[in-house]
Amino acid sequence: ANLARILNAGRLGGTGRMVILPVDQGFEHGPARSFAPNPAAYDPHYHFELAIEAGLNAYAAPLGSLEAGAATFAGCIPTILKVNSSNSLATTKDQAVTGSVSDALRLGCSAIGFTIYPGSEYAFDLMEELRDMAEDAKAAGLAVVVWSYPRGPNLDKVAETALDIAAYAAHMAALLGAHIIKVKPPTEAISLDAAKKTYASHPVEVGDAAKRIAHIVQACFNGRRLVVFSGGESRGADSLLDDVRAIHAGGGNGSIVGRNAFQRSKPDALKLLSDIIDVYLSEV
Ligand code: FBP
Repeated sequence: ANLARILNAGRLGGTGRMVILPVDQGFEHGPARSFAPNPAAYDPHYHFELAIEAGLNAYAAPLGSLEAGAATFAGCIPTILKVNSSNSLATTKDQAVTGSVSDALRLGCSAIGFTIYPGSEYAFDLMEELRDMAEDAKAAGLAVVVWSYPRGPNLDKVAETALDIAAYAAHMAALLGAHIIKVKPPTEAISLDAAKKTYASHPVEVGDAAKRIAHIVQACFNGRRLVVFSGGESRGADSLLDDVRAIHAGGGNGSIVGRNAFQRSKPDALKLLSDIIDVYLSEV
Protein backbone atom coordinates (compact mmCIF):
# COMPACT_ATOMS: atom_id res chain seq x y z
CA ALA A 1 0.00 0.00 0.00
CA ASN A 2 2.85 2.39 0.74
CA LEU A 3 4.50 1.65 -2.58
CA ALA A 4 1.12 2.31 -4.21
CA ARG A 5 0.93 5.65 -2.39
CA ILE A 6 4.12 6.69 -4.20
CA LEU A 7 3.00 5.25 -7.54
CA ASN A 8 -0.44 6.87 -7.30
CA ALA A 9 0.71 10.34 -6.26
CA GLY A 10 1.21 13.45 -8.36
CA ARG A 11 0.79 14.03 -12.06
CA LEU A 12 2.27 10.63 -12.93
CA GLY A 13 -0.01 8.79 -10.53
CA GLY A 14 -1.20 5.48 -11.96
CA THR A 15 1.21 5.42 -14.92
CA GLY A 16 3.94 3.28 -13.36
CA ARG A 17 6.32 6.18 -13.90
CA MET A 18 7.53 8.50 -11.17
CA VAL A 19 9.53 11.63 -10.45
CA ILE A 20 10.99 12.03 -6.96
CA LEU A 21 12.73 15.04 -5.38
CA PRO A 22 15.72 13.91 -3.26
CA VAL A 23 17.26 16.51 -0.98
CA ASP A 24 20.08 14.90 0.97
CA GLN A 25 22.77 16.91 -0.79
CA GLY A 26 23.19 19.24 2.22
CA PHE A 27 24.40 16.15 4.09
CA GLU A 28 26.31 14.59 1.21
CA HIS A 29 27.97 17.71 -0.24
CA GLY A 30 27.47 20.51 2.32
CA PRO A 31 24.95 23.34 2.60
CA ALA A 32 26.58 26.09 0.53
CA ARG A 33 27.59 23.76 -2.31
CA SER A 34 24.00 22.54 -2.40
CA PHE A 35 21.88 25.58 -1.65
CA ALA A 36 23.90 28.75 -2.41
CA PRO A 37 22.77 28.71 -6.07
CA ASN A 38 19.17 29.16 -4.82
CA PRO A 39 19.22 30.29 -1.16
CA ALA A 40 15.49 29.60 -0.71
CA ALA A 41 16.53 25.94 -0.70
CA TYR A 42 18.21 26.27 2.71
CA ASP A 43 14.65 25.95 4.08
CA PRO A 44 13.32 22.36 4.14
CA HIS A 45 9.77 23.73 3.71
CA TYR A 46 10.86 24.96 0.29
CA HIS A 47 11.48 21.38 -0.88
CA PHE A 48 8.11 20.13 0.35
CA GLU A 49 6.43 23.02 -1.48
CA LEU A 50 8.46 22.46 -4.65
CA ALA A 51 7.65 18.73 -4.76
CA ILE A 52 3.95 19.32 -4.02
CA GLU A 53 3.53 22.20 -6.50
CA ALA A 54 5.35 20.24 -9.21
CA GLY A 55 3.00 17.27 -8.70
CA LEU A 56 5.82 14.82 -7.95
CA ASN A 57 5.39 11.29 -6.62
CA ALA A 58 7.52 11.71 -3.50
CA TYR A 59 10.02 13.79 -1.56
CA ALA A 60 13.06 12.02 -0.07
CA ALA A 61 15.19 13.55 2.68
CA PRO A 62 17.10 12.84 5.91
CA LEU A 63 15.46 12.89 9.33
CA GLY A 64 15.93 16.55 10.27
CA SER A 65 14.42 17.87 7.03
CA LEU A 66 11.34 15.66 7.28
CA GLU A 67 10.89 16.56 10.95
CA ALA A 68 11.14 20.26 10.10
CA GLY A 69 8.23 19.96 7.66
CA ALA A 70 6.18 17.26 9.35
CA ALA A 71 3.67 19.48 11.12
CA THR A 72 3.00 21.64 8.07
CA PHE A 73 3.03 19.12 5.23
CA ALA A 74 1.75 15.91 6.85
CA GLY A 75 -0.18 13.87 4.30
CA CYS A 76 0.44 16.33 1.43
CA ILE A 77 2.94 14.16 -0.48
CA PRO A 78 4.48 10.69 0.05
CA THR A 79 7.83 10.97 1.80
CA ILE A 80 10.89 8.74 1.86
CA LEU A 81 13.10 8.90 4.95
CA LYS A 82 16.75 8.63 3.94
CA VAL A 83 17.99 6.46 6.80
CA ASN A 84 21.71 6.58 6.08
CA SER A 85 23.96 9.43 5.08
CA SER A 86 27.52 10.22 4.09
CA ASN A 87 29.32 13.55 4.06
CA SER A 88 32.10 15.22 2.13
CA LEU A 89 34.33 15.58 5.21
CA ALA A 90 34.52 11.80 5.63
CA THR A 91 37.60 9.87 4.52
CA THR A 92 35.84 6.58 3.82
CA LYS A 93 33.24 5.40 1.31
CA ASP A 94 30.73 4.59 3.99
CA GLN A 95 27.37 5.81 5.29
CA ALA A 96 26.19 6.31 8.86
CA VAL A 97 22.74 5.13 9.89
CA THR A 98 20.94 8.42 10.60
CA GLY A 99 17.30 7.37 10.81
CA SER A 100 15.18 4.39 11.76
CA VAL A 101 12.05 2.58 10.71
CA SER A 102 10.27 3.94 13.78
CA ASP A 103 11.26 7.49 12.72
CA ALA A 104 9.77 6.75 9.29
CA LEU A 105 6.54 5.49 10.84
CA ARG A 106 6.33 8.43 13.26
CA LEU A 107 6.71 10.81 10.31
CA GLY A 108 4.12 9.00 8.18
CA CYS A 109 6.65 8.10 5.49
CA SER A 110 5.87 5.68 2.67
CA ALA A 111 9.39 4.29 2.42
CA ILE A 112 12.88 4.26 3.77
CA GLY A 113 15.81 5.16 1.51
CA PHE A 114 19.20 3.51 1.94
CA THR A 115 22.49 3.99 0.09
CA ILE A 116 24.89 1.14 -0.62
CA TYR A 117 28.33 1.55 -2.20
CA PRO A 118 29.08 -1.74 -4.00
CA GLY A 119 32.86 -1.75 -4.46
CA SER A 120 33.65 0.03 -1.19
CA GLU A 121 35.58 -1.60 1.67
CA TYR A 122 32.36 -1.10 3.64
CA ALA A 123 30.00 -2.63 1.07
CA PHE A 124 29.31 -5.77 3.06
CA ASP A 125 28.56 -3.80 6.24
CA LEU A 126 26.21 -1.53 4.28
CA MET A 127 24.44 -4.53 2.76
CA GLU A 128 24.01 -6.15 6.18
CA GLU A 129 22.65 -2.89 7.64
CA LEU A 130 20.24 -2.68 4.71
CA ARG A 131 19.18 -6.27 5.25
CA ASP A 132 18.23 -5.51 8.88
CA MET A 133 16.48 -2.21 8.13
CA ALA A 134 14.63 -3.57 5.10
CA GLU A 135 13.31 -6.48 7.17
CA ASP A 136 11.97 -4.02 9.79
CA ALA A 137 10.60 -1.66 7.13
CA LYS A 138 8.76 -4.42 5.28
CA ALA A 139 7.37 -5.81 8.53
CA ALA A 140 5.91 -2.34 9.15
CA GLY A 141 4.54 -2.08 5.61
CA LEU A 142 7.06 0.47 4.35
CA ALA A 143 8.61 0.33 0.90
CA VAL A 144 12.39 0.16 0.49
CA VAL A 145 14.27 2.43 -1.90
CA VAL A 146 17.94 1.66 -2.49
CA TRP A 147 20.44 4.18 -3.85
CA SER A 148 23.03 1.82 -5.38
CA TYR A 149 26.24 3.66 -6.17
CA PRO A 150 29.30 1.63 -7.20
CA ARG A 151 32.16 3.38 -5.49
CA GLY A 152 35.48 2.31 -3.96
CA PRO A 153 39.21 1.86 -4.44
CA ASN A 154 38.97 -0.11 -7.71
CA LEU A 155 36.33 2.14 -9.27
CA ASP A 156 37.36 5.43 -10.81
CA LYS A 157 34.81 8.05 -11.96
CA VAL A 158 34.48 6.35 -15.36
CA ALA A 159 33.80 2.94 -13.81
CA GLU A 160 31.24 4.34 -11.33
CA THR A 161 28.68 4.85 -14.08
CA ALA A 162 29.89 2.21 -16.54
CA LEU A 163 27.02 0.13 -17.88
CA ASP A 164 28.14 -3.28 -16.69
CA ILE A 165 29.17 -1.98 -13.26
CA ALA A 166 25.93 0.03 -12.89
CA ALA A 167 23.84 -2.99 -13.95
CA TYR A 168 25.71 -5.15 -11.41
CA ALA A 169 25.03 -2.58 -8.65
CA ALA A 170 21.36 -2.31 -9.64
CA HIS A 171 21.00 -6.10 -9.68
CA MET A 172 22.47 -6.40 -6.18
CA ALA A 173 19.98 -3.82 -4.94
CA ALA A 174 17.16 -5.93 -6.43
CA LEU A 175 18.58 -9.04 -4.77
CA LEU A 176 18.73 -7.18 -1.46
CA GLY A 177 14.97 -6.74 -1.72
CA ALA A 178 14.61 -3.14 -2.91
CA HIS A 179 11.21 -2.13 -4.28
CA ILE A 180 12.67 0.91 -6.01
CA ILE A 181 16.27 0.99 -7.21
CA LYS A 182 18.08 4.20 -7.87
CA VAL A 183 21.21 4.41 -10.02
CA LYS A 184 22.95 7.05 -12.11
CA PRO A 185 22.24 6.99 -15.87
CA PRO A 186 24.75 4.45 -17.25
CA THR A 187 27.57 5.39 -19.58
CA GLU A 188 29.69 3.02 -21.70
CA ALA A 189 30.38 -0.53 -20.55
CA ILE A 190 33.72 -1.25 -18.97
CA SER A 191 34.97 -4.49 -17.51
CA LEU A 192 37.61 -3.86 -14.93
CA ASP A 193 41.17 -4.86 -15.62
CA ALA A 194 41.78 -8.54 -14.85
CA ALA A 195 45.19 -7.52 -13.51
CA LYS A 196 43.38 -5.73 -10.70
CA LYS A 197 41.70 -9.04 -9.89
CA THR A 198 38.34 -7.37 -9.84
CA TYR A 199 35.11 -7.64 -11.72
CA ALA A 200 35.21 -8.56 -15.40
CA SER A 201 31.74 -8.97 -16.83
CA HIS A 202 30.22 -10.83 -19.70
CA PRO A 203 30.40 -8.42 -22.62
CA VAL A 204 27.42 -6.08 -22.66
CA GLU A 205 26.22 -4.30 -25.76
CA VAL A 206 26.91 -0.63 -25.14
CA GLY A 207 24.19 0.60 -27.49
CA ASP A 208 22.67 4.04 -27.28
CA ALA A 209 21.41 5.68 -24.09
CA ALA A 210 17.96 4.02 -24.29
CA LYS A 211 19.51 0.57 -24.81
CA ARG A 212 21.76 1.14 -21.80
CA ILE A 213 18.71 2.01 -19.69
CA ALA A 214 16.98 -1.13 -20.99
CA HIS A 215 19.92 -3.21 -19.80
CA ILE A 216 19.64 -1.74 -16.28
CA VAL A 217 15.90 -2.51 -16.30
CA GLN A 218 16.74 -6.07 -17.35
CA ALA A 219 19.20 -6.32 -14.46
CA CYS A 220 16.37 -5.27 -12.11
CA PHE A 221 14.55 -8.57 -12.64
CA ASN A 222 13.48 -7.77 -16.20
CA GLY A 223 11.28 -4.92 -15.05
CA ARG A 224 9.78 -6.65 -12.00
CA ARG A 225 11.42 -4.01 -9.81
CA LEU A 226 11.11 -0.27 -10.26
CA VAL A 227 14.22 1.58 -11.34
CA VAL A 228 14.76 5.34 -11.33
CA PHE A 229 17.73 7.39 -12.48
CA SER A 230 19.34 10.40 -10.84
CA GLY A 231 19.78 13.82 -12.35
CA GLY A 232 23.35 14.60 -11.29
CA GLU A 233 24.95 18.02 -11.13
CA SER A 234 22.94 21.00 -12.32
CA ARG A 235 23.11 21.36 -16.09
CA GLY A 236 21.16 22.65 -19.06
CA ALA A 237 17.54 21.56 -19.34
CA ASP A 238 18.06 20.13 -22.84
CA SER A 239 20.74 17.74 -21.67
CA LEU A 240 18.68 16.57 -18.69
CA LEU A 241 15.60 16.10 -20.87
CA ASP A 242 17.65 14.02 -23.34
CA ASP A 243 18.46 11.68 -20.43
CA VAL A 244 14.80 11.56 -19.44
CA ARG A 245 13.74 10.67 -23.01
CA ALA A 246 16.27 7.84 -23.00
CA ILE A 247 15.01 6.60 -19.61
CA HIS A 248 11.45 6.64 -20.91
CA ALA A 249 12.36 4.94 -24.22
CA GLY A 250 14.46 2.32 -22.41
CA GLY A 251 11.63 1.35 -20.05
CA GLY A 252 12.99 3.00 -16.89
CA ASN A 253 10.40 3.96 -14.29
CA GLY A 254 11.41 7.54 -13.82
CA SER A 255 13.74 10.15 -12.44
CA ILE A 256 14.97 11.24 -9.04
CA VAL A 257 16.13 14.77 -9.62
CA GLY A 258 17.62 16.91 -6.87
CA ARG A 259 20.19 19.57 -7.76
CA ASN A 260 18.71 20.19 -11.20
CA ALA A 261 15.46 21.09 -9.45
CA PHE A 262 16.29 22.94 -6.22
CA GLN A 263 19.36 24.79 -7.54
CA ARG A 264 17.15 26.53 -10.13
CA SER A 265 14.78 29.36 -9.21
CA LYS A 266 11.36 27.99 -8.32
CA PRO A 267 9.65 29.00 -11.61
CA ASP A 268 12.51 27.45 -13.61
CA ALA A 269 12.44 24.30 -11.49
CA LEU A 270 8.67 23.96 -11.88
CA LYS A 271 8.99 24.37 -15.65
CA LEU A 272 11.75 21.74 -15.87
CA LEU A 273 9.91 19.26 -13.64
CA SER A 274 6.76 19.77 -15.68
CA ASP A 275 8.72 19.11 -18.90
CA ILE A 276 10.18 15.94 -17.34
CA ILE A 277 6.72 14.72 -16.35
CA ASP A 278 5.43 15.49 -19.86
CA VAL A 279 8.13 13.21 -21.31
CA TYR A 280 6.95 10.37 -19.06
CA LEU A 281 3.33 11.04 -20.08
CA SER A 282 4.19 10.89 -23.79
CA GLU A 283 3.91 7.81 -26.03
CA VAL A 284 7.20 5.89 -26.24
P1 FBP B 1 20.92 14.69 -7.78
O1 FBP B 1 19.76 14.69 -8.73
O2 FBP B 1 21.18 16.02 -7.20
O3 FBP B 1 22.12 14.04 -8.41
O4 FBP B 1 20.48 13.81 -6.54
C1 FBP B 1 20.57 12.44 -6.55
C2 FBP B 1 21.50 11.96 -5.48
O5 FBP B 1 21.50 10.56 -5.38
C3 FBP B 1 21.22 12.50 -4.11
O6 FBP B 1 20.25 11.77 -3.43
C4 FBP B 1 22.57 12.44 -3.49
O7 FBP B 1 22.77 13.41 -2.52
C5 FBP B 1 23.47 12.74 -4.63
O8 FBP B 1 22.81 12.32 -5.80
C6 FBP B 1 24.78 12.03 -4.50
O9 FBP B 1 25.61 12.47 -5.53
P2 FBP B 1 27.14 12.13 -5.55
O10 FBP B 1 27.43 11.20 -4.42
O11 FBP B 1 27.38 11.54 -6.89
O12 FBP B 1 27.83 13.42 -5.41
